[in-house]
Amino acid sequence: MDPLIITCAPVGAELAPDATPYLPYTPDKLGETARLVREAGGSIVHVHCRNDDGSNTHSVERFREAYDAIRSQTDVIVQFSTGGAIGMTPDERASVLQLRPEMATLTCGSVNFGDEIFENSFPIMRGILAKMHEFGVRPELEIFDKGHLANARRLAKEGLLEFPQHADFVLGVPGGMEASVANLCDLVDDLPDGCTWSVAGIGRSQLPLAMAAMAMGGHVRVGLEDNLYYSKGRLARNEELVARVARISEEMGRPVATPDQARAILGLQAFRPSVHN
Ligand code: KMH
Ligand code: ZN
Repeated sequence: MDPLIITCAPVGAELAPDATPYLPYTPDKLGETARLVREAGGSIVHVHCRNDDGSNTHSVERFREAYDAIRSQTDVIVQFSTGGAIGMTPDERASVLQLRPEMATLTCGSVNFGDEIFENSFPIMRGILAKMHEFGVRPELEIFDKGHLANARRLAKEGLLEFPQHADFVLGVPGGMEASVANLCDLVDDLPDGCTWSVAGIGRSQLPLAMAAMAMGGHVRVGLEDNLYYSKGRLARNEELVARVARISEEMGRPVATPDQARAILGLQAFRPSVHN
């Protein structure tokens, strides 16, 4: 098996600002978190940005500050969200791609998200992919439901996406596919040949699904975007969620990937200290 790639999603966009004291809102905090995540064994940081008061923003300037803050502290793969927060416009979501992050998410279909709808019509997906091509950004396919894999194959047939790709299965969102090992196996079976994958279990499913992925040869996403708790009633810090997964993986005899090992596994170029200027 390849070394384990651990992604940390430290902020997210759907949590209330006061849900936990440990959300790293500011660029400085995000940079510090990225360094701690790297020290704990993480190799990708999935970035959403907030204003100083904790409200969501997808401003290019704020993403630039966040990117610079992360880069000043560590060599992790910086992965921008193009999902943003529910209600953001497609243009707003795609605008940050001009900063040329190494990776960015591409959610492969619409999905109910609690009482709301996370909208990703084909025109929205095509628009985001066009910007990814323009700026040379590698997608990570966010798969919340099985039909999203069929949508990705359709985009490939249209010539907008080339397989193999890296997919992240986000399981347990209320409205999306349920978080179970059976569902994870089903999705992995349905992936086109040569794809790599990770799993992001929501809430208390985060750790069990991470352990399944570690055993199956997949990769793992943890972080407060998906799960606030370390254990029942005990709020987590991002870096300790990463450290726990790294520890278990090492115990299983599967070392964790450095960022450059992760780049090699994902077919990204080796570390480039500065990419957006
Ligand atoms: N905020 C969620 C509705 C992504 O980052 O690409 C979507 C999301 C996905 O977080
Ligand atoms: Zn996200």
